[in-house]
Amino acid sequence: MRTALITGASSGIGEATAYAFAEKGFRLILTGRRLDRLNNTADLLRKRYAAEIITLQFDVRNRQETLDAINSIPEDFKSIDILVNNAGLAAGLAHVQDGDVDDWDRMIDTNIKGLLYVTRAVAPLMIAKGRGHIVNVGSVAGREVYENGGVYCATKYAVDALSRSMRIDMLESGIKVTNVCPGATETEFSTVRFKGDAERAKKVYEGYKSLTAKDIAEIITYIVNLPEHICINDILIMPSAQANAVKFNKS
Ligand code: NDP
Ligand code: 8X3
Repeated sequence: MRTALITGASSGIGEATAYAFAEKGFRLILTGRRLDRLNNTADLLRKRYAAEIITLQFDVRNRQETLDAINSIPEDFKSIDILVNNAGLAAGLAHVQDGDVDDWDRMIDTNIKGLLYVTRAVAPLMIAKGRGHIVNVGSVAGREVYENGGVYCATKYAVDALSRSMRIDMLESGIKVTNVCPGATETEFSTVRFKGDAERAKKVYEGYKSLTAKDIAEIITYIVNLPEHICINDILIMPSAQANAVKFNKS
């Protein structure tokens, strides 16, 4: 039985990936800050799939908390085969010259430093057994920049750079690295970006069929179930009605 650790499993793509992995019989470590939500998902998946699951509450921005949480994983869950570095967010939309510096810190600390802290703690566990798969959730925003999205885009370009460099660094340790880059996916993402303004968030997904978290989860599940000698390094997934970061075919 393979073990997967998913960050940001309390909603959206991470939560949907937990469902998809549990259905495939993976042992799961679900992480995030909202422990009640993680525990609800864990209870449901235990009932539905008899899944073996633990939950860990930590903020990926906090280096010590992250390290302590990973160190606290019981021995029978510590043989991690798959790490899904999914926790992340956008905060605000603004020109760089007007940007909210607290928003920048949140995005950089979560999307870049948080991903690194988790990877630094988990990758040695994979390397010790000579195999593993790290799936980083990047974005179309890591492929092209758009107005008002500069810092978020920079964090996702960083995820792209880190995915490429991890692939080199861990090649001889038998670790596969995939950068999964979704386009518009309806989750809590835009509500978080707009600081809880659900009405404004809803408008982002109006007039076309956006991706769902389940769509991305199914693609991640496909990627981690490929034979050992195949690695999808990089994948960009868009709704059919989206051509690039800003061009949509809306009715
Ligand atoms: P959601 O807001 O639904 O989920 C984000 C998850 O990240 C939550 O589970 C949240 O958990 C977790 N998270 C956020 N900050 C922290 C933190 N500091 N410490 C620990 N966990 C944290 O959004 P998505 O599912 O859409 O986002 C998942 C990933 O997908 C992100 O990296 C995002 O950038 C990326 N993405 C999203 C796209 C979209 O259109 N939705 C498109 C391209 C990429 P909690 O709050 O409980 O800590
Ligand atoms: C999320 C997609 O286009 O809002 O990464 O940046 S976008």
